[in-house]
Amino acid sequence: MNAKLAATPRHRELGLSDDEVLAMYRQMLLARAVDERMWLMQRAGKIAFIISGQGHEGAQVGVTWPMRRNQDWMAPFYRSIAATMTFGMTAEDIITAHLAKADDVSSAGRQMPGHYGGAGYNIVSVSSPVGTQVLHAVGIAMGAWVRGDDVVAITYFGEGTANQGEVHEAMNFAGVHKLPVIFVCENNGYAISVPLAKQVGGLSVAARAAGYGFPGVTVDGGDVLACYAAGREAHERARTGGGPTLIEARVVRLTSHSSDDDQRRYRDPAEVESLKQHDPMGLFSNELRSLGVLNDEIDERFRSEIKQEVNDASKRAEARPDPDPATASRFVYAEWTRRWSATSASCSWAKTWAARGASSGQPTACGRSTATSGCSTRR
Ligand SMILES: Cc1ncc(C[n+]2csc(CCOP(=O)(O)OP(=O)(O)O)c2C)c(N)n1
Ligand SMILES: [Mg+2]
Repeated sequence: MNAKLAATPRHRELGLSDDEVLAMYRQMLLARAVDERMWLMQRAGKIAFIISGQGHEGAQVGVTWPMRRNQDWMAPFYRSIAATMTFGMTAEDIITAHLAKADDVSSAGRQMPGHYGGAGYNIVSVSSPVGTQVLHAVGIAMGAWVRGDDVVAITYFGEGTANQGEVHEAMNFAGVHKLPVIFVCENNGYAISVPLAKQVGGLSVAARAAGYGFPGVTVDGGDVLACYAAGREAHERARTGGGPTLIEARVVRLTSHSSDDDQRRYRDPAEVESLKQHDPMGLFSNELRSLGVLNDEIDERFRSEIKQEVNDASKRAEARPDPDPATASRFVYAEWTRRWSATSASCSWAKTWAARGASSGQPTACGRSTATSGCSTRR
């Protein structure tokens, strides 16, 4: 083997500079620090619920890195802290959303924690029913294809979610029409407490892609550069008319499913302990250190900058105002208020609505027609 070629670091072979891989590593550190801070805030009673991305950061940052901010579109899932941050969301955006503050960019405090989004970032809001985001991404890709726009849609989901009917429908449709979409399955081996062997017949999600007529690849989610290479190839394929790709990244879930779960009830403590060896943070750090790209000085600088950034972001987010309860229906029922405005307020529900609207400056009359079959107070 050519000694010079063998010595070329992988990231340079992939066309990434030392600064770029350091930026990827820093992005992972930042996502982890935000995640850890939110656990503390949840334990302190400031955040209602947290669903963590710890262990998924390598796959998310690696695969998302080649995507074009403000051009491509993302339909994330609840663990997508690192992916959405790679796509532009800030530490403050993420924490503000979890605190459900009035000016939270994800939903102005209307959504559950972990439901990221932001039209300004080309990120579609997470929806609670798992798998719906996969349809959203395919719809975006279809729209781009019809308009002739240079847009790639990317969506993320777990291996348990891969078994939902709409995921099959979405992938089949994308395969039939060769749409510019990337499906990223972050396989962490569990759907809450249900292990992979009880969820996925054949144990591979990527293998299903053959049935939809596009490539499926399995990557080690602890190997950031392998994830980057898979994301870049998928992006190139989508962008140049080659259609979809399904990337299955094998990751570890370092935390319980959520702050409402305790994985010690269904996972062997030795198994949980062994996961740390597959933590993408340590693996990427070791790789970059062995190349001399990362050293103690850079690492400490990154960590101290990030600590400051997360402290500042939390302080600013906590100081933001809570939403006014009188505006609870705003953004949620906007279409409804337009459609049924200014007719007779003939039911008690409508009168309550009218009173609320009057106090909040919202459109006032419910005017819900007594002929509307869904009106519970219909006479
Ligand atoms: C349609 C639907 N069914 C069930 C749930 C409850 N639920 C939330 S997360 C989850 C597990 C999903 O597992 P997986 O797709 O592997 O993702 P992971 O949480 O492991 O990252 C379930 C069953 C839901 N939100 N929506
Ligand atoms: Mg899972």
